[in-house]
Amino acid sequence: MVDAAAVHRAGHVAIVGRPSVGKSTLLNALVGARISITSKKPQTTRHRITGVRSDAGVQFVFVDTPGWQTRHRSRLNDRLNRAVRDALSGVDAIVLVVDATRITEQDREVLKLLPSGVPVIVALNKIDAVDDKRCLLPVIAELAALRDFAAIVPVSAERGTDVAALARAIAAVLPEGPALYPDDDITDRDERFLAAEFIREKIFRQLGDEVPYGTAVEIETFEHEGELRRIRATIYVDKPSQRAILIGEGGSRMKAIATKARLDMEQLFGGKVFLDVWVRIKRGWSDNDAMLTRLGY
Ligand SMILES: Nc1nc2c(ncn2[C@@H]2O[C@H](COP(=O)(O)OP(=O)(O)OP(=O)(O)O)[C@@H](O)[C@H]2O)c(=O)[nH]1
Ligand SMILES: [Mg+2]
Repeated sequence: MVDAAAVHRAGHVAIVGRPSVGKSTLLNALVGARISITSKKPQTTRHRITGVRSDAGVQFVFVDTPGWQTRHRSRLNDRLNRAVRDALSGVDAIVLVVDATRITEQDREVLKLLPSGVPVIVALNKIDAVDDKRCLLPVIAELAALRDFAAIVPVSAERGTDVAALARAIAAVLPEGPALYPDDDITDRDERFLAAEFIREKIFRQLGDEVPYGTAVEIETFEHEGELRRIRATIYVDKPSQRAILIGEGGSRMKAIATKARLDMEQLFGGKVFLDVWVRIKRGWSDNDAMLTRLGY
């Protein structure tokens, strides 16, 4: 007889969906740490980011992805969409994140990308924003008609509501196998990458609609001096007007961005950080293939 308690499951799970549905917030909730940046603006995530969750008897290797988008064409956006497609190949399960308040044409576009033969679990997110939970029923019925899902689980990634139930639903479809990472690992990304992302997050959160999409962050140097991390970063912008907005009056906005980013780094890295940030104009970087590759897109 098989001893059910001895079975260990493990697998790769892609988290996909249209922009701003809460994929990265959900990754962080599942992993229990802030490793993927989030903001109200669509297309905050630009990279594939792995987050590892190890429970008794099961290890999940989640892959957060950029929001699938079809609106604005640039080489950067082409690369973001390619990152989504790449993340879908060879996974053991897929979590499709949708916003419980509305299913859109863009959600259906994402559904078309999903390979057949891989179990898909819907995370019906942002249920905290739905006052009358009966409103979820027609949404669930609408979704269920679109594909044969392994499960549809209403959650609130932001509040953590039913994230454990979602994890159980995912575990049920994962293959048996040993852990893929040491069980105290939470991501495959290094501190250098995370430092650049924290800076980008503050730009997305603090600035209006135009500037964030014109910016990219590169870490020039990352040095350890005992417990201190000394980091020098460059923010690239597309044009002089964006540079002026980013720096702000007397450097005030830049200072606020750098301070907030530094505090996040100190919390995640567990030590003091000295952060020096420069802003440089690099016209057309989002259509410059050599530059995009250098930036890791
Ligand atoms: N009310 C509510 N807001 C949420 C929830 N989950 C995420 N959000 C908010 O939705 C916005 C987008 O969240 P993200 O996690 O950045 O969304 P994303 O899908 O990763 O977005 P992209 O990376 O840009 O595609 C943020 O303002 C989040 O705080 C939730 O459960 N409830
Ligand atoms: Mg994201």
